[in-house]
Amino acid sequence: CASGREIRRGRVQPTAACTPSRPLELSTTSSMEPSTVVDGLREKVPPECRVEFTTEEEEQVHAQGNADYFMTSGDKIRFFFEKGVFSRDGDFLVSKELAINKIGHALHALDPVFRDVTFSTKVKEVARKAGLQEPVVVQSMYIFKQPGIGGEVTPHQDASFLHTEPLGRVLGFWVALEDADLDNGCLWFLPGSHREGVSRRLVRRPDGEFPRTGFEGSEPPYPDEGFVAVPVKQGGLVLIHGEVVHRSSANRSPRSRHAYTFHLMEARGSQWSTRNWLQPTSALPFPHLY
Ligand code: AKG
Repeated sequence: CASGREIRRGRVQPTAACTPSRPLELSTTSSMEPSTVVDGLREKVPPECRVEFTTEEEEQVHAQGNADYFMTSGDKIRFFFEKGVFSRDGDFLVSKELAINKIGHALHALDPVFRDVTFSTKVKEVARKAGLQEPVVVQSMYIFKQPGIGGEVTPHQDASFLHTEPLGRVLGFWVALEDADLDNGCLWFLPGSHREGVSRRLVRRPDGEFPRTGFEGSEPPYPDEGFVAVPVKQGGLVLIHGEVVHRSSANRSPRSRHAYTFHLMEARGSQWSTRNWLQPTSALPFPHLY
């Protein structure tokens, strides 16, 4: 998929201004001193934008699920930052371009660069070859995996978050916008795990209940040695089955590992779970790929 470079040249500009676009942070152990503020970066981050994205289950429920900012990001472009990049006063401790973890979750609908790529002839051809008859795009994300601080993504199945009845109807497209390798946190997969069902689900809690989401079930311990690394070159496309267990390591290298990813659901004969955190809205019903 040659679209990687086009996106890299695109116009995604992380900003601390909390405009209609606002995203998320990834958990990472940060070595940054909380009192250190990078010169010239005294710009305040609006509190609602300090949502942390984490893959630690407990934190995920409280920090992420609790935040309306995350819960209402499905039809918007929002920014989410790495853990540990803000001082207690809300200043950036690193430059904001390096502090951002990801942008989501409606790039495919709201940003012309990402819309063109997502709805490109190449993507449609791949979806057709994968046998999808009525694919709809449910979400999209730009993942930065920043040099030195890019957080780990712990083993998970996408269907834990994007659940359908029946299962087996979600397909992830993951486009390497830069080389992804063992040093900068490429994807790892557990072969055969897509046949084992879904071990846990993140579900919405009824209105008025907090935290706003909770996990049902739990992720079993997966043997490290079972995972197979999938390094890809810039522009490469990885297709991710909705139930395959996958992960990526923290990026401790000096190189970033940017990726653009979006998820399709085969809408024919499937039901999107109303308990998923992500719901189609009147502003953005899930758009048909073709
Ligand atoms: C996902 O999109 O489900 C991932 O696991 C992406 C992880 C990564 O890009 O490191």
